[in-house]
Amino acid sequence: MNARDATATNNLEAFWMPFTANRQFKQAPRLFVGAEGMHYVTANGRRVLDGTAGLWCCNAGHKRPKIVEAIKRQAEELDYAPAFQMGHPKIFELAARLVTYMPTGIDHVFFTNSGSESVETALKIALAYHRVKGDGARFRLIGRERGYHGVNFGGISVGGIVANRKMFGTLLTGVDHLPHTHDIKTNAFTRGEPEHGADLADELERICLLHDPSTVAACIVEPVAGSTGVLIPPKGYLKRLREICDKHGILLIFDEVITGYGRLGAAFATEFFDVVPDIIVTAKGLTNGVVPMGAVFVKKEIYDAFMHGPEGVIEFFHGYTYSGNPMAAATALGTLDTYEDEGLLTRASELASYWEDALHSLKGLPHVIDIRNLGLIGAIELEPIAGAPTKRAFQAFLDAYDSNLLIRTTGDIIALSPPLIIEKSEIDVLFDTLSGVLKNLH
Ligand code: PXG
Repeated sequence: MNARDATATNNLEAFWMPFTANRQFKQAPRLFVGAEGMHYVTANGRRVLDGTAGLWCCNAGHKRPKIVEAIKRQAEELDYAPAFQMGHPKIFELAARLVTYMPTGIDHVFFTNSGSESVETALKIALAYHRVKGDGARFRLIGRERGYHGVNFGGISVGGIVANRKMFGTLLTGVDHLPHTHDIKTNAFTRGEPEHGADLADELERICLLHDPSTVAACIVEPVAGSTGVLIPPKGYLKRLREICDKHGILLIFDEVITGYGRLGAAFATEFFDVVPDIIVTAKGLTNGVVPMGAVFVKKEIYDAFMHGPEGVIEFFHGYTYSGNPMAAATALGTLDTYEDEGLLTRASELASYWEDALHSLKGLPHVIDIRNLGLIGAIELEPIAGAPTKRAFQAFLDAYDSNLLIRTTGDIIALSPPLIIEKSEIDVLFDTLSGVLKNLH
């Protein structure tokens, strides 16, 4: 056996791992057994620099005292309260606090347990909203090629990642897709937002005219596409989407699962890009990834549209056993305390130019065909090995791991999104290590 990390158990077989090459992993497992600040600790006792904030979620880093304390206290005080027809104080406190980060007019929040559930919730709110307003003919949902909106049926239907869709039958009907915005020929090695491509938003107009705008309920996009390999929106693109949605009475949904909670240097992408959608989907950084939780924010008129009919009747038939779970609520409050005390929701804006320079210093290394960045996000696109796509980037992932650096790869793209507590000296270590890996890559 090609053992990478010692394991505490000899039986790795029973666990069917998500989004993982199971057989390959189980031959040479990579196991984390601890984490603190910017580092993970492997089963062999190595300290690995976290270049990805877990999976884009541990924005405040690991083992943060306020979060640990909040969880301990909550477990002693109230472990669980029914989510339907009952409440508990912390979830109301959390909701009231969260909406203060939102643009004016977005002032209600529905809780879920993940990004995927937040996406489903947002799509259902959009469809039901038009219906309660008497406009139930609006049933179409528009997503985008290469979009990632989680793995449930609504999310993969509006999503545009082929491997995540092709196995699963007909998906939702009444869905169409915008083209993606990736254009290496024109925009390669752009720092920040690309100059070219805002006109790709006009495709929404074309799609609307094809189906007739009166049948379109919502358009959902990631402000910055993350999972597909970091696609930064061209300058003016998101504003143009907003204009077209306004023109046709279509709800605009921002999936901020990755961009939310400080990743770009503002609390949310809506503030960063100065474009206000109707619904904002979040998860991940809401609880620093520590306890699962998602949150969907909606405009006042959306919430108000449901608040009709007899007062004793449930207004929206949707929710989860763990919507607003006390443990998750306490974790989120501890997370917000940490973000606020340490100025983390804007810290990426202070580091962005240092980060950008360090990242773009990799230009010219072997196989590197594009580099892109925004806030504390970075991506390095590699030329695929002919006939073996993904292999080169995955080798970089393994080599980086052996060099004590955690990166994330998707296709032949390396994605970077460190915790927002990263220091400049750690940015140097990250890119020195990665540069060494790339220089030796075949
Ligand atoms: N929307 C977006 C934009 C996401 O990035 C989800 C929804 C789904 O969230 P859940 O919590 O259901 O996983 C995501 C998740 C990666 C990576 O490496 C990205 C995600 C998850 C795992 C890995 O790019 N994004």
